[in-house]
Amino acid sequence: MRFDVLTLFPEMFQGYLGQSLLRLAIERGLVEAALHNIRDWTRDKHHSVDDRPFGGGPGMVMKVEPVVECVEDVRARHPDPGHLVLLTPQGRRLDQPAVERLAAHRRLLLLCGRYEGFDERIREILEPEEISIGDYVLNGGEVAAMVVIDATIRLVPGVLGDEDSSRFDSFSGGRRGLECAHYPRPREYRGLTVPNVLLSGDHEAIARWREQDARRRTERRRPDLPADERSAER
Ligand code: 6GU
Repeated sequence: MRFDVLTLFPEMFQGYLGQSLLRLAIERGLVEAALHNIRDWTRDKHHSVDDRPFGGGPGMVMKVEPVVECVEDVRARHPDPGHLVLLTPQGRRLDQPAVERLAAHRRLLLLCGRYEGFDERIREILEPEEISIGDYVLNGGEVAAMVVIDATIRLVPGVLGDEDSSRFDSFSGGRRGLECAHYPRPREYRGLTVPNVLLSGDHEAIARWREQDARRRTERRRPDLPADERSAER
């Protein structure tokens, strides 16, 4: 899977891309990530990427020309035109089904904005899929783009050490509920013990306990999830 990140702050991604899981995936050729500085597509002498909106009002917005030309050039560098995602609080909220849809693309172009928003013609010309990561406002789309990359690469075959681990994540593979509790060693810590059933060796009883615990946790912590989606389908 290939990611092209279009941003005014490519340096923000350096630390994240060097992170172990992702770096390994890149080294093994499973994931490719390229950073593009939108400012490199400016043609005026001040290299301006933002401007005041007509009609007045506070704040600046991203200019149309550098953004559109950056997307078009980056697109054309690769045979697969890819799927263009605009990171914006005005987008559809990201959830696991949306992550699964994004992960089905072989190439994603992630367009990160700064300032108060985008020249509306960017949307009209490029028709991106608009994604938000939640109902709060960030200073830019970069952190949201990292969230998209982080969630999608978990679904790229071979990226996780254990082939099974992403299937059992909360919300994945049709599951909408939370995962059950986990207890590794020690058996007792500060008087807190591991539930006996997990030490019993009775695999059916363990599976039943985990299913029940997952359902209980989801009911308590996420009463907003529809009741028929709270059961853990495994
Ligand atoms: Cl994708 N961008 C910005 N600037 N703020 C956000 C967001 C994205 N998602 C939630 N808040």
